[in-house]
Amino acid sequence: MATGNNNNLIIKHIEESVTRGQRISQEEGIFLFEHAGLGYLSKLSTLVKKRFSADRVFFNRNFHIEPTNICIHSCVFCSYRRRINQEGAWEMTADEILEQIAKHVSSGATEVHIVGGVHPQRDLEYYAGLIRKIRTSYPHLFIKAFTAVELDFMFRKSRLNPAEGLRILKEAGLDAIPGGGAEIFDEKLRARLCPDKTGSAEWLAIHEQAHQLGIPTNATMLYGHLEDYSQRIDHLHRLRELQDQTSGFQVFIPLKYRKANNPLGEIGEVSTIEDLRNYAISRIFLDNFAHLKAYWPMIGKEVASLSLSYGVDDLDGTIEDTTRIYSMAGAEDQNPAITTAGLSDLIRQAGWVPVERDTLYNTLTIY
Ligand code: V47
Ligand code: SF4
Repeated sequence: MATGNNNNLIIKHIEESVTRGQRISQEEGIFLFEHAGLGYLSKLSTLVKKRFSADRVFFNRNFHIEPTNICIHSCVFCSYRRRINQEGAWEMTADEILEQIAKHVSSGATEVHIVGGVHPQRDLEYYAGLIRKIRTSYPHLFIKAFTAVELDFMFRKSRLNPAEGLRILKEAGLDAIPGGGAEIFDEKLRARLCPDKTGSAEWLAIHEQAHQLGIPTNATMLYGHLEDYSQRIDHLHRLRELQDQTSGFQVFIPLKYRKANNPLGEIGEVSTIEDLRNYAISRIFLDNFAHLKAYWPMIGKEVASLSLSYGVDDLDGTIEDTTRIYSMAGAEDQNPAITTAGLSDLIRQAGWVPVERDTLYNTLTIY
């Protein structure tokens, strides 16, 4: 009884802090995961969402290119990576990539998102050359490319430090860096999930360096596997601290672990309710991130629509989305695609105003 009363007091105190625009502590974040009800989380996360984006929900016309699924790493949650010459491995040439880009640009895309495996033979020179070719052919296309994990490998292979490597890529035409490869920062858990890849400190250092060079970046968190709530909050806290210093993150994207075709699969997946709670608590905790994105090819259109009542103000994945990371890991939609009209209907039906944005969240069209 005493505990119940005490919990009610804490819940009330958190609500008052968030309503006044005050930051919640790590302990309070963990408390929300353990005790807060869905209705309460919806209300508080919507309050925070509205501070940043009022009644708007954004989307942009982007497409994904995955140059290769050949990867030196062995993350236990990955359904996608192959070794060289293994069945199912692919490598696109620069010409094939340019051909794909031409197709999407002619249907109105404004941003290309390029992410793939860590290919042992591809270095910075190769990727800077690719970016230069894209930039020359498409001066106005926004190029968001390479996770910190891919960057870490290409810089090491070319014996450059992150500042030197990022400067070369920026000069070649790179505009922004996506948020992948963050997984979960807790070092012990990371050692079980992805033992041989870029560590948390290096991931954060590459993003910090990018921010210092004026390159905006995104941040992700892979959740719903072996992590506990304190490890989720630790992850969010490390992002919040870096954002306090640099303001260089544009958006946070929680990524739900999907179980098909990977060594971790027997642990199963978390529920939709857990997804919604995670969106809401991320929105409440990350008081210095302007945007929270749901990547609908991973969670499906229905959950994406629900997520808009839990702090999400940005939906990713328009037009023929070509990503295979999630279709290979068991996402419902094996050929994820939605038209601009379909996406704006989904947003309007959930009670929000659909806004097409560019990569920097400038408004292009209000629907
Ligand atoms: O880092 C891999 C994740 C990420 C699985 O920045 C898995 O705008 C779930 O980062 N189940 C890459 N997730 C994708 C990514 C991303 C996606 C959309 C937008 C943006 C952005 C970034 O995919 C990896 C890893 O965390 N992943 N395997 C899996 N089985
Ligand atoms: Fe490689 Fe990325 Fe898969 Fe890890 S998640 S094995 S780094 S492709």
